[in-house]
Amino acid sequence: MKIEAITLREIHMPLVHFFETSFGRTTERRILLVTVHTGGPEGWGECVAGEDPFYSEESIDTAWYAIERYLAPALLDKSIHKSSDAPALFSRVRGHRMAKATLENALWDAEAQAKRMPLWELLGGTQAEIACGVSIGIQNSHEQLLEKIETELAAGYRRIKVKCKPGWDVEVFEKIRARWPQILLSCDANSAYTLQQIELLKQFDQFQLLMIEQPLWHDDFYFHAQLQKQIKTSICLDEAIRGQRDAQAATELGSCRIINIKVGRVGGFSEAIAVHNTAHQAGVPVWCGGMLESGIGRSHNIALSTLPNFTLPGDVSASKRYWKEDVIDPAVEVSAQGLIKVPNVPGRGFKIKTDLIEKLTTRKQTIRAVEKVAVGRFP
Ligand code: OSB
Ligand code: MG
Repeated sequence: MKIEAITLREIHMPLVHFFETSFGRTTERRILLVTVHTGGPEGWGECVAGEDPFYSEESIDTAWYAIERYLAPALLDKSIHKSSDAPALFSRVRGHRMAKATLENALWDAEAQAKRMPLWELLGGTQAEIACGVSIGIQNSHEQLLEKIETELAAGYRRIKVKCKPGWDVEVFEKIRARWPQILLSCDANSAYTLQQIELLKQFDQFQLLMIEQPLWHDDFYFHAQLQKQIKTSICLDEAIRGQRDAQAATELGSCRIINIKVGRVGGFSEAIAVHNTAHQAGVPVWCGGMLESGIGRSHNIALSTLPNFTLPGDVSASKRYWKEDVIDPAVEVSAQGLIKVPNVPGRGFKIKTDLIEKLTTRKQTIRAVEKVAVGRFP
């Protein structure tokens, strides 16, 4: 594949309902999309960086900068045999994993189309349908949360995950368990606790949670291992797992018993597959996390979730939970059994609604190989 040009664009999409975590509330997404023009099929990628550097160091603006200045120039005019060759071209740039993933995933998207193969098959997937859970943010009241859980259970979702933080935890779990003693339930703290709150965290054990996601610092393995020794509930790491070596460190140290894989957080499909394989060898199940993606990122998450060690329901849910109108056709739908059927057609399996994307676009820039020379001359 010859990379002829790369288009960056920012689209704005209001969420159907606000989404609140321990680090803040989001009402509208600013999403960076890239299109890789290969001469053959166009590949699309979505950057999962947030509006602010609160989940990780990256934001949409740092990703735009990294792609425009370094990552797109590293790809332009190159002929790539396999998308998995991309990480080596990016290796001089440290970090900026979400920015790197945006481009690498767009290449996989194009490669699958060029090979007339479903993306999930190209990634090595084996599952024809994937199990879906939902992530429910912190609400204005307990009643509002219980109503949301009721709606999602009625829709068929197989696992409920609630966001938590000090003051929105034990009492909330008590109310949920009083009404639904048996459901598969987990919680996600997004690093809201410290080891000083060990007594509070021990109280979580009475609620038969499937897991507690990232209770402590976003970059920590050591203290999570200390915590895991003292609580029965399985720890799942999200933020802390930035790649294959982290997955190895965390499983060897006993920092977690489950891993959440987000393809953007680890730097792209190649690294996501490596994390998956390492966890598989260690006997640690994985599931696919979400980052309030539009349909493009969502379709990539579906493809990734077909790999064999994705054995727990992921945060990959229907488009309509987030968007009035998604940017892909058809929108992602979840069956009454809480499953997404993986599309058995070449590429990502969902068409891009280019007219809608144009309408939502607030800025756009196409970078070609000639400009790459200019950037080189005037750094
Ligand atoms: O920690 O999983 C997280 C959304 C934004 C940032 C971090 C997280 C989340 C979610 C949403 O939980 C999952 C989804 O997209 O449904
Ligand atoms: Mg999380």
